[in-house]
Amino acid sequence: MSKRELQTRPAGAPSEELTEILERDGCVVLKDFASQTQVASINSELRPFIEATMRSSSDFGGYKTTRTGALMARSPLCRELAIDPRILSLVERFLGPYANTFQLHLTQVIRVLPGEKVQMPHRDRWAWSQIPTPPEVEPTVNPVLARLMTEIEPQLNVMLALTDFTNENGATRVAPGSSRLPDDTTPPDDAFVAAEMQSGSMLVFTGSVFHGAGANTSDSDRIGLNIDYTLGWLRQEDNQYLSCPPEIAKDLDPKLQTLLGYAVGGPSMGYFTPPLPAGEDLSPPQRALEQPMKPVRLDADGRLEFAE
Ligand SMILES: O=C(O)CCC(=O)C(=O)O
Repeated sequence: MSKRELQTRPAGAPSEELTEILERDGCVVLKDFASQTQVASINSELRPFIEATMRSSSDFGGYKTTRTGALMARSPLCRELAIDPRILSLVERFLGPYANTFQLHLTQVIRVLPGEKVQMPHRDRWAWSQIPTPPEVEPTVNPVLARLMTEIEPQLNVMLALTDFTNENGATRVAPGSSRLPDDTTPPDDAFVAAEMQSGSMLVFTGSVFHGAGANTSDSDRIGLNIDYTLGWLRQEDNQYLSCPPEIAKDLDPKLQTLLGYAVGGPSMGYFTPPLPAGEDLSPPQRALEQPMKPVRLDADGRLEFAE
């Protein structure tokens, strides 16, 4: 494949134009998406959680990288970002051909520490169909799923730079134009571009484009705020019902509640039956947010105790 440039546009560029770039390149940088004041506030709100996060410990996740999740439960400023109209209009336009509803897939601060090695190039859509290497990993690639994933765009991601992103400190490396390569063809090294950008700018990239975190050869951290969106009918990578349970979600903006999955996601997707009191009919998920659910207990035989 021939090398393409990574395009940069103003943060307020029309979603039609950005969608065209995403369909062609799979990635685009939005300049100055957040102000320096906003970046400083987000950094100080998240710092205690980031500092307390253990390092990843896998070849894929790195050994000098921290990934701090549950941002919708933990951070009011990240909640605002997740429902920013500039992002949501892009999500709806880009993912719109493949679903009627959309949801959060993952929310995570990724901090690449000095000394971290370059991450394996990958597509995020492999989260559903399995990463094909190393070959001994189980479960193996499901060919039907892998093919289905090439026929849709299941995911759109944003990465807000909370520090400057440079080639030296591990800026995300993306291969513009790699979205339609076969899964078993990794783009050559020179097809990748470091998404260098100042803090406050944002890399937008799809679930199909090859990318990965860069190596950090500098002596300071690279910090990015990653929020991913997916189709309403697919399973979320980060289980939002556990990362942001009803007792927290009940106080959030209704738009965010919907994105977390606390809404019916299709004609009959996502309803629930409250276990107690008995007699409740199939309920929309919002019902779990309106009034606290009764605590449930199991008897000695493991059956739900029928409360009066
Ligand atoms: O942190 C980055 O720049 C990208 C990380 C990434 O692609 C991943 O962990 O899946």
